[in-house]
Amino acid sequence: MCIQRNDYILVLMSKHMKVSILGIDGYIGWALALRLIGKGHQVVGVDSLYTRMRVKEVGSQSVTPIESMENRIKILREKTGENIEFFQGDVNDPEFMYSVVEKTKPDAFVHLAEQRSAPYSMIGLKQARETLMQNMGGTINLVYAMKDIVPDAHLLKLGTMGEYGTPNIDIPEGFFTIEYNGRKDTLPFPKFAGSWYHWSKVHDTNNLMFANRVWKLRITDVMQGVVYGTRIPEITDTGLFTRFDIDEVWGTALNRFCTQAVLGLPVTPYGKGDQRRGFLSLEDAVSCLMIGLEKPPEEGEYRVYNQFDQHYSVNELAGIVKERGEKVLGRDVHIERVENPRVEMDQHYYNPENKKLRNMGYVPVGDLRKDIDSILMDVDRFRERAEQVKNAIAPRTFWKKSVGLH
Ligand code: USQ
Repeated sequence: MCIQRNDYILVLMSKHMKVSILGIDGYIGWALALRLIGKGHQVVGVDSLYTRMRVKEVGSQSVTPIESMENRIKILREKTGENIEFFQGDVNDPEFMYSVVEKTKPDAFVHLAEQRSAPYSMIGLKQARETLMQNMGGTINLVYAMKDIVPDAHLLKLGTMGEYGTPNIDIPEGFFTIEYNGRKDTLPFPKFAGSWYHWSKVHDTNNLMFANRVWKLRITDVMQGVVYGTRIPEITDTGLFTRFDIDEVWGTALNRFCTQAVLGLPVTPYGKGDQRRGFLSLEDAVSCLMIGLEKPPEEGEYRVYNQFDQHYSVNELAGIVKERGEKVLGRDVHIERVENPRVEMDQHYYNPENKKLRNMGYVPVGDLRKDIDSILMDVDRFRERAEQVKNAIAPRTFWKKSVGLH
């Protein structure tokens, strides 16, 4: 049956969607699955369990205890009566991707199944190649499978604010209008990423724009900032926790800072600490993705939005973690600026726009100080698990020392 644009929107608004989450076992994937199920949508999950394996390899683990995928789904079924159809496999395998899309034919895909760590991609040639091939491979498989099997479905793809880098001018949402030699055009904003991981997302973006141009696929490319937090309201049971990484490879800034405070380690802004990034809570990340799904693009539309709540410098965040940590934990928290293992500007202009999601109805609920208190309390609760991987926290992946063939 061929459905027209307006019918398609009506179908999405009136019925519940079938959403395929590629990367359902991850930090955001699992939280999004809980939200979608809670709202009555049907969820299909795909994951190779790659992040679990790679985190283990660097001698780390999620500080929040996470169940096996099988148990997660079982617990969810017991609590809600709803099931998730789960396919374990690699989206970079075209046969696997086609067979899952053929079997499930979803209304929408949320593609989170990518290697998501900048430091991992900078360890050496092996990891750089893995990141580039894996991420671009999965995305190209997906757009082909969509075109051949479900050309009217919506792809919501997770990109990153890091695609833009830190230019000395304002950052628009994907495109800008520019005049050059007396002529004007609206063009993709130039990208200037800071790791092989971030570049892999830029390459994906280019490939998605092209897939949209030739096959008219409906695509949302989300430029997301750094996510923090352990909680969304749907996490009502220890068995439903999403992962929470804190090591130097897989952990992100604010989550690491909170863990350092709990463990009595110095909080570590890298370099001068004046580098700014857009941040958002896990709750806001999930609610933005829900808005993107429930308000899909026009037929044949490729749209981009910048997904973050506020931007902060890492020094500002370290200061707030110190203040909250001392209050919540009742002891001193020290800040120690350490040598920056990355090659990045640690003092720069930063003014990215983030109006589109707000115009679509996003009202941030993240309250930074309250969210930090809640992270501190959760990490303190699972302190023993954090202690077990204490040695994996200090930075040891240096961009300049990325290992070659030998
Ligand atoms: N940083 C510190 N101290 C630390 C850890 C990080 O100062 O202990 C600094 C880094 O130098 C960097 C900033 O904090 O300037 C952000 O680093 P991060 O590790 O929190 O985040 P990043 O590597 O940029 O990547 C993370 C996610 C990635 C996502 C990205 C969004 O791992 O999947 O795409 O955030 S964004 O940063 O907006 O590109």
